[in-house]
Amino acid sequence: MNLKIVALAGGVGGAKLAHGLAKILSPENLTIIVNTGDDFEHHGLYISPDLDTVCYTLAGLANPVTGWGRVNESWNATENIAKLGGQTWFQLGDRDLATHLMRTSRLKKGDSLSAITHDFCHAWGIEHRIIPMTDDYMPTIVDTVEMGELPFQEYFVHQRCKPTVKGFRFEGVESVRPAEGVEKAINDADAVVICPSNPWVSIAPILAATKLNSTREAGFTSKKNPIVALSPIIGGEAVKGPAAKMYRELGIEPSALAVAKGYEGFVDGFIFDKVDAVLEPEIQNLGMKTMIIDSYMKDINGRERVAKDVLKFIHTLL
Ligand code: FO1
Repeated sequence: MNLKIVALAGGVGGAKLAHGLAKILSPENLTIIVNTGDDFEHHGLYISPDLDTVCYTLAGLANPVTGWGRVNESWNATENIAKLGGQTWFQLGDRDLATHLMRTSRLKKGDSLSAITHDFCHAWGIEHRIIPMTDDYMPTIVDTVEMGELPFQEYFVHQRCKPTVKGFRFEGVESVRPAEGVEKAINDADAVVICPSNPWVSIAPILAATKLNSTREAGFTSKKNPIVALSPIIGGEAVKGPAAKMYRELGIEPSALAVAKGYEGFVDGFIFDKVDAVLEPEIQNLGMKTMIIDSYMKDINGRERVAKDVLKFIHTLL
């Protein structure tokens, strides 16, 4: 059976699994809904880092070292911005700049982020559907002990995730609506896959913006379309990024179990790494079916391997 899947993805970790799924599933069977809580304005340009990371990854254009930005990038603009006394803590490569320039000018003309993303995907040869979680602006704000509230990129890149996290807020969450096509994709899907992205600042904004969490509780999405999540925490640490540090600072021991607890009552199946196999009984006690795999996606083969495991697991839940 050809499964119809919706994947919820943040940046680098989410992009890797989305890429693996895209290698296996046909374009009509995969929709990727992407976090835009990291979006911000820099040098007057609208930057959507996770959307670009997912698109560049699927198009084969991503920088393989950083995971974000473009491969074979040059930095003439950044060097000249520095020469003119401008801020360069957030680096925009020359090729990447074209994306931000075009997106910003189209947004100013009144085009929606989802329509622009659709056109960019077409230009980059991406056939699978990639949709921002919302066309509205819902920036993630990180509340910190040392510096108070910080916009996400100020915390993440400028302060290098050093401030101690107290909490998170999604500005304007009360009034945002899911982007065009999001609800239909979720309702038409055989299953929703929560990629191994940061639960606090990648997945939580998507659930909040799409109202997937509450519609599920209200019974609008059929129980027949299971929700499956993958742990971004392996052996108590995040593969990349500050997720484990965030858990610690919020008073929670980072583990696959902690991730599963955050999804309790919402997720039907949970996939986690073999190094955490000992946690299986406790995760099952949360009412989730489990699958233990080698979840580390070192290269494209790893991405495809994990994607195949995810689909195999979903078949057992249908
Ligand atoms: N991350 C960095 O650590 N430093 C940067 O200068 C930087 C620039 C950048 C430019 C475009 C883009 O799409 C992403 C960029 N990122 C950079 C990554 C980004 O800040 C984060 O990885 C995500 O927001 C978290 O998923």
